[in-house]
Amino acid sequence: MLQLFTHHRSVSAHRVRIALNYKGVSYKSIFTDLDRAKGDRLSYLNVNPQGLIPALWAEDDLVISQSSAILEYLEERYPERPLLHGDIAQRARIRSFAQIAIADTHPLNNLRVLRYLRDGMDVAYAKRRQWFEHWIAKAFGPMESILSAQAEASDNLSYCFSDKPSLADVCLVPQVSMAERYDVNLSDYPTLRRIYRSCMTLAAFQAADPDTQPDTR
Ligand SMILES: N[C@@H](CCC(=O)N[C@@H](CS)C(=O)NCC(=O)O)C(=O)O
Repeated sequence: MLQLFTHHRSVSAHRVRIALNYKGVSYKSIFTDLDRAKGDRLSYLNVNPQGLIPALWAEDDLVISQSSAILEYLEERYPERPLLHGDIAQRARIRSFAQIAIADTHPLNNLRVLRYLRDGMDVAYAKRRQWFEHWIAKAFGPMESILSAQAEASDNLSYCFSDKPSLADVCLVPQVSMAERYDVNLSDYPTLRRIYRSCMTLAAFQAADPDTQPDTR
């Protein structure tokens, strides 16, 4: 069985949990502490030398790190319920949108970045908060424009780019969930919130939510 090294608050692991659930793939969670000082974290470096979560133990001799690589592997290995669907143009739109979250947003507000601002550069809480909210706004503003235009052109789709969830929804939901957890004001992003709520009616998304993970408690 697949084994996922995960932590309930990890945005990147959250993406992978949604994809696994959506595709109906069974997996075992290996709860891994985000705190580098903890013992299990040190042994985790043997699994993923970067020490970042998630990693997927996919086959005997294959551990995959980097959520985008894991998502691509799952899409190729379990194509039955695709997360990349539609024609070539649609798939390109989905990939572009997903990269706003994966490449341009999450890396700037990752735990190690925020910790480095605090411990390596002595940046005070108010300025760290400003940093955090700045990069969320830089992502959510364009995401809202893209999805509201899409919704207008296609009669208020339930999900980002069609009437089925895609990789775009898989990447949007953890980002919105994290922003809500940190009490970011999301009133400027009605389309993102509407799509987030649609996704959260689905069992695959509910079962992947940070609050429903056994390591939350
Ligand atoms: N680009 C990586 C990012 C992985 C990542 O940064 N994971 C976070 C949790 S979401 C982590 O392990 N943080 C621990 C740390 O920053 O020390 C991916 O998409 O998998």
